[in-house]
Amino acid sequence: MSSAAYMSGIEEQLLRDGYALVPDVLTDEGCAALLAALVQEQRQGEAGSEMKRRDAVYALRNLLDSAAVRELAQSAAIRALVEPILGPGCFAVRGILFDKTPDANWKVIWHQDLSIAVTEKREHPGFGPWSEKAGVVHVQPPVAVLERMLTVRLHLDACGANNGPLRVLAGSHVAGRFDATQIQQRRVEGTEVACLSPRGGALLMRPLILHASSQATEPAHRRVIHLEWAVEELPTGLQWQNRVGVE
Ligand SMILES: O=C(O)CCC(=O)C(=O)O
Repeated sequence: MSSAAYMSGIEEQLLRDGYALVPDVLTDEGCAALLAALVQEQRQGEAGSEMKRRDAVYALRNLLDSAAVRELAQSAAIRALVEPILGPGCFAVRGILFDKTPDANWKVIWHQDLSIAVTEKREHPGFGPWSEKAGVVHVQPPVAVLERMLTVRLHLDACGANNGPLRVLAGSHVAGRFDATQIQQRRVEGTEVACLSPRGGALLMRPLILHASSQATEPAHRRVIHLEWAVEELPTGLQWQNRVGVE
């Protein structure tokens, strides 16, 4: 199958289900090299902000501070996933590394990704509430902004059913923002899918899809580079915190 035909299948699935799995985005060597670069940058304090539980790092926020991750976001392999969906002008706007380990074996309840990272707080109709995460201003934009975004979650470790995979409710991305009651209702009615991935595979998802993850039953590293993408500027006065596109 040509890569255009393959990507049109992915696009169709994203439209219908709000997510799609792509098994072979990076090679084993590519994952190992990226991890080595991240470890090195982390030692030098250049891989974003460490989030810890007790002493265990479970996430790196502000991951686009990492030169290795910016290079990844500009690579042909990643842009080949995002460009057909968002268009050639797309850019990465936020990065987070999520990990689960025996010492930091966490879970998250069903939710949608509603916040974006911006350079500074500037009131604008439809934008709010505001918050701060790891020193960066975040805001909930109107649903229309989130509907035009895409998240790529690149798996640096294989993620099986016992490794606390992300679970999604297929098709839940098309009805805007849900309150807690609507989330419960969706869970009763919806189809839950565990997003398993080989090392080097990626999950593409719309930020508005309902998702959750459980603690790993066999905890081992589950490192995922989570990159959010947009293609449009924010309204006057507001700016994306990051804007990693092609130069
Ligand atoms: O990686 C996970 O299991 C959950 C991540 C998450 O909560 C999110 O992407 O909003």
